[in-house]
Amino acid sequence: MSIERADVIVTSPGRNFVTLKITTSDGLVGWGDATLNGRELSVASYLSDHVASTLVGRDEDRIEDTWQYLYRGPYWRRGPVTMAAIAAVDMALWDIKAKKAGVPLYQLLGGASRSGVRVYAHASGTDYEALANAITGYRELGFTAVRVQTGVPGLGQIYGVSSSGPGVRYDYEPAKRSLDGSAAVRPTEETWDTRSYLSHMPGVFSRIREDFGTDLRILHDGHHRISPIEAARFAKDIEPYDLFWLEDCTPGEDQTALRLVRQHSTTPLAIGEVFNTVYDYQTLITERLIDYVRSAVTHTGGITAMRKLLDFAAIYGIRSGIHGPTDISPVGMAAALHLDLAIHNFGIQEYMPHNKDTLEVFRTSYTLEDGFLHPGETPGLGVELDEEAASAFEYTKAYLPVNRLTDGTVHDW
Ligand code: GCO
Ligand code: MG
Repeated sequence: MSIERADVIVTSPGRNFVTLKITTSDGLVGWGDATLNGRELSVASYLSDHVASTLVGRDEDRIEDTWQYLYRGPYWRRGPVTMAAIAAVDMALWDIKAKKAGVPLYQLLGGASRSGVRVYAHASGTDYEALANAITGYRELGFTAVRVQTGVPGLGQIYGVSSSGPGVRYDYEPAKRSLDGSAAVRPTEETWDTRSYLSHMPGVFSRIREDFGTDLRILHDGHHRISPIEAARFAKDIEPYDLFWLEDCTPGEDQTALRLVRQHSTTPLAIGEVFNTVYDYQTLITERLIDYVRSAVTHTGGITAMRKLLDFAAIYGIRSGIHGPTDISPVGMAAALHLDLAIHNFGIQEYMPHNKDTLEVFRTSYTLEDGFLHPGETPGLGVELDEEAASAFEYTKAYLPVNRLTDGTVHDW
């Protein structure tokens, strides 16, 4: 038995997804997620133009060897496009191996270490009332952890804050099409002012603690927007509100910047959703500068690489907080859930539910109960893509926004 075909499927049931389908000579099929938000077609091309033909005839059981072949072989290493492509191949091969064994993937990763995977939901609102409303909605649904993002007085639309009506929102979407739903020509632009943000946010956390008590796990995403010294002060100021984590307080590629934040605060830190290999974390992990690893399985070379990264982090007492926004397809989400269930150093899993059309294209077997996800007992990853349903949704160009300071300077976001 060997790999017979590798096909790339691009579909857009409300947002774009790139999926790899690997078929073996015995007719077994494995699925891998290769979605890179706003740059989807570059990974689709990497896979179909440069990887697919090299997989044909390979032994599908040799997952580690295939990973090394794709990482070391092309000479050009790392980067989000390459690592998302490798991730898709890796996920598809693990899917096939677990299907052959007749077990859900987590069994091959060591079996379950817990009964379910605690997830955090996205609560946001343009003002405190809307945010509190969203938190209440998630609490009523049984969630024990929420990421809170809110508008800042004086600023307009801010990334990560839903502007739609009150209550639980499943509609916050990172990448934007044009207003009429057609292909976007260029990214939308948002305005940012750090002073306003830093003076507003501590009061928001204080009100949440007053209104919702100490049980609720509160997370917050700084989205790379503040400088190391600002982040140090902010992390110190919000200590009394006992955040579960402060995410991406500074741009992550500057690893030593986190030393400054660490020296001044005990607020737990999470970083890594834009990272793609273990090397991006080397200083952060060995100097214990973070508490949670935020990589997506889809962007960090798949299950093989994530397992190694998380085992490395475990040695330093650092836990997982795998990236799980809507731009991770249900295949990538399932891969995260199998890892979450199996590893010892699990922390929390991000969960943004996919829309109805997406769940018609991707048939999932993971389940949500009282704020905990479980990957299910279906052999493999437990997600199957319906190709006919997928073909109804054509790729539509969409972009992540650009952020500018109030004087027009391009800023991190
Ligand atoms: C998160 C993220 C996302 C990303 C998005 C980019 O913590 O979930 O910050 O909202 O910005 O996935 O594609
Ligand atoms: Mg984030």
